[in-house]
Amino acid sequence: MLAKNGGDPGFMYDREVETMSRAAIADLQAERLRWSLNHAYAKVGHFRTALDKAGVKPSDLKTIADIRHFPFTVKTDLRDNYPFNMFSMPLDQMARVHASSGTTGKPTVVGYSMNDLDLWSRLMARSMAAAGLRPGDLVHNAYGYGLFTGGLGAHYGAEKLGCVVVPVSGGGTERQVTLINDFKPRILCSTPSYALNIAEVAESMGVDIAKLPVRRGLFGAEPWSNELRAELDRRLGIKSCDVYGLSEIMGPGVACECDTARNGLHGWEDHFLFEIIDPETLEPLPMGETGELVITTLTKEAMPMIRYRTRDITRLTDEPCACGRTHVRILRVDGRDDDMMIIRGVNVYPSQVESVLVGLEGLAPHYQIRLFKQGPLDAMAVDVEVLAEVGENGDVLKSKAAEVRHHIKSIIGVTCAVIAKTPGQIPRSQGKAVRVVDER
Ligand code: DLL
Repeated sequence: MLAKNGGDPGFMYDREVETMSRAAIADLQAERLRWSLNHAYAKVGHFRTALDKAGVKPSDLKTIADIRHFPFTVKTDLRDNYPFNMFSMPLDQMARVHASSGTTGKPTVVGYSMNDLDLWSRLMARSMAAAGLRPGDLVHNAYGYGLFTGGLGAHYGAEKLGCVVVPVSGGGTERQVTLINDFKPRILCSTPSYALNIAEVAESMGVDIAKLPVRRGLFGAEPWSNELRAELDRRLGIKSCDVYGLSEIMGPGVACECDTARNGLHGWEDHFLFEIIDPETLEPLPMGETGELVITTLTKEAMPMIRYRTRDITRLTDEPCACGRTHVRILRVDGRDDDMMIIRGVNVYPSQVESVLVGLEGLAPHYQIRLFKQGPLDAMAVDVEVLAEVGENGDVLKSKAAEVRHHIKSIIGVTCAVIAKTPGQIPRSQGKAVRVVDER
């Protein structure tokens, strides 16, 4: 049995690769990128057409920087090729498909060969080890199982690392708490908003998770603030790490924080090429600048992806990390450009509102943002929830709301309506939280 501290703090799943020199990573990427472009061009009709239309051939790539001449791939390309036309191989030679529910119309379908599934498990195992999971750890996996990549992605990654998995999936929160209390897992995997739900239900059941052996949380699939991280760490008695990924590229495990620095997610550059572009001009931006993350797969077989526009706004750093890993770090994702709200000329992400709210005295860390029209302009209202100790007196609620409005105005710079609600009135998350309700 490993100690509660998880044994060797410097353990890496793929030490040699994770600590390669930046020059060696670049060489490996150049070689693999050539393979991937050739593979996509030869095997996927969509890429052949797109490259031909852009007047480029895989052989035009002389250095990695030449990737800027290749066309982007966007979500509608996947929809237009629904369901299986983005695949490079006949379906009967593949191993699995996943899909993400589209907000409008058809879902986006993604596919994996047996080798792709093995790669995914290895990268997820590598991510988990970076976050401090160790072989032998009991993992309570509350990511949803099914078409969503979270459940199965974390499941096979944890098994690959040598952990023992409890495949709970999402929902049935009281039962989750009972299992956590009885099984005493060392690791909790879920979305951050669902982890908060679990913490709250546990408290209402009189279960103090912070006193149990749970020591790490591996949270991702949605933006979350450092303030929410501090709240989860405190209430669950854990050290939580952020994990990033998207189904179009693989699923969870494209990048993950190390528990040494918890400052940016190491993106696994031996299998993915990361770029940041200006979402307006579509030109690549230099290291360190904020823009849209674009990812090209370097080794994926069944569904290679060239310059996929993630819509996630972030920045990269290649500065050395305290953990010794050399792979580029993706700074925590503030949000997607389609989540960005423009309120009277001020750009606001839901996660910024979260930063202001979480930890305010008398407030629970639950919130929902409503967007509506005020004349021709977009306006925002924020529903917040008070703690039980604040009570239900109308005047008290109003003054709490005024206080929150003032904080939002002074920190983010937007004027908005705030409504303070009594405990339990804001819907709780079962997976990815619905932060914004669009009433426009
Ligand atoms: O959410 C995969 C995943 C599962 C990641 C479990 C981590 C843990 P999709 O459903 O395709 O895949 O959604 C991908 O979710 O483009 C981001 O906008 C958002 N996202 C994922 N991870 C993070 C994160 C999974 N750590 C989309 N921080 C991505 C912020 C995230 N946003």
